[in-house]
Amino acid sequence: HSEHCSEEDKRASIVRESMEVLRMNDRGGYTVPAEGLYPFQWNWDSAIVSAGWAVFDEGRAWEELETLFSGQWEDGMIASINFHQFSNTYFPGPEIWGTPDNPSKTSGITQPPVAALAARFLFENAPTPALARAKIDALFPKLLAWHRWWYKARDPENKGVVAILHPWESGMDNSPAWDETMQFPVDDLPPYERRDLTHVDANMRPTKDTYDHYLTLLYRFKKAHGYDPEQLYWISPFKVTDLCTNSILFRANRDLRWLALQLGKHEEVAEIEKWLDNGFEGFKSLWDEEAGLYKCQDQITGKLADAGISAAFLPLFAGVASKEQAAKLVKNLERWLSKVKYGVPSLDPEDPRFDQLQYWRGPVWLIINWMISNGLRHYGYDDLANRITEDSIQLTNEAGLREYFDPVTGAGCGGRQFSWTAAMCLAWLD
Ligand code: 9YW
Repeated sequence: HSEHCSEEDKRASIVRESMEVLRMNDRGGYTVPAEGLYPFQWNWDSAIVSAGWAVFDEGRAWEELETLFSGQWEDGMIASINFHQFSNTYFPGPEIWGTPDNPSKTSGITQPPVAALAARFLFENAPTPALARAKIDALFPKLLAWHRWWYKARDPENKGVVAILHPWESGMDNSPAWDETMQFPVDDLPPYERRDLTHVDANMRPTKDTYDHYLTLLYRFKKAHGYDPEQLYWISPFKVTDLCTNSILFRANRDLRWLALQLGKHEEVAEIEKWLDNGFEGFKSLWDEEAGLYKCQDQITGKLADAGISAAFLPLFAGVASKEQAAKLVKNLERWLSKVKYGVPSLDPEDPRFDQLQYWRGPVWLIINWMISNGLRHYGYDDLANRITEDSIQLTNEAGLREYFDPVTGAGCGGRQFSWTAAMCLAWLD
């Protein structure tokens, strides 16, 4: 009897705790991902977090997106980080990025375009439709400008899929999918001191060699080209078709199209449909038939990455996989899940590089779980989707609202009281 009750109680207490975490990480109009470790506004974190706010504070949810877009560059880009307020607990901060004048201080690169998904979520779940309509009227042109930026700056060759130029842009910073591409020689770098290692264990974070590569890219983008996107595409030694970014962009285009229809913007609908058609074609080059998985692609060598990563399942979330491809993906996913206690690991557990604690090289991330389970439901794999949801509930129940989780033991890893984990518990698990 007590167990039966406690299931409900547990859910209620996660929801309560999640609201507390968002309030605690609220810095007035924007939410930091985690106190100390990430003291600014991160792009895709914020978009996800706005869906969490929407569950209990409609106005604050819209404000999160508005603050995010207040940093939009003139060319349409939304940077990966908005530096609204000084903090010395994170490296590299605004003094290192040194981006050209824009509405506010930001980094010089971007992150996966979740914002249109969040905008639709807020709009559809709005307690006050008139408010939502006014908010979307104002937000829509900005969302459209960002999506246009993706195609202009990151697909100038018309592949239908966009390039990322830095691992930080993928949001999956040290994924094994970049191991080969990250072999380029590093430049002479000014001495630097990482701050992440003062907050969390080194064995849960990228290595020094990886950071040297991150900074080599940053300084090349800054010094030689002042972050001019038209040049960056051609000079970056890191140019990858990332599955996470492209799946989210495809799905975001579907949601942007939906919003355009609500607003009666027919020309824009046609423009977005062209992106969807081209994207559908572009995704075909990312399918590895032998592995039965989607793979990231190095645009410089044309090679598909050897690693099977959790983003391989995100084309289900996008809705670009065929039924046959979905069946093969599901077979792989079932194999992965049979090797770990909690899904979905960020790397195939049978890959020799699999490391259950190392950031994007093994651990479970709730936001990816949400996208994968959403995609699975769409393709009719409800049981598998339920398994992922159940695993996610258990992880947060037992380990708290951590940044990510060990798929073997269920232990919480990285930052604590983490905003997007809390937002997922509010918007998805509740
Ligand atoms: C960094 C904030 C960000 C996420 C990324 C994640 C990590 C580290 O934290 O990036 O130094 O930017 O990899 O996806 O947005 O939560």
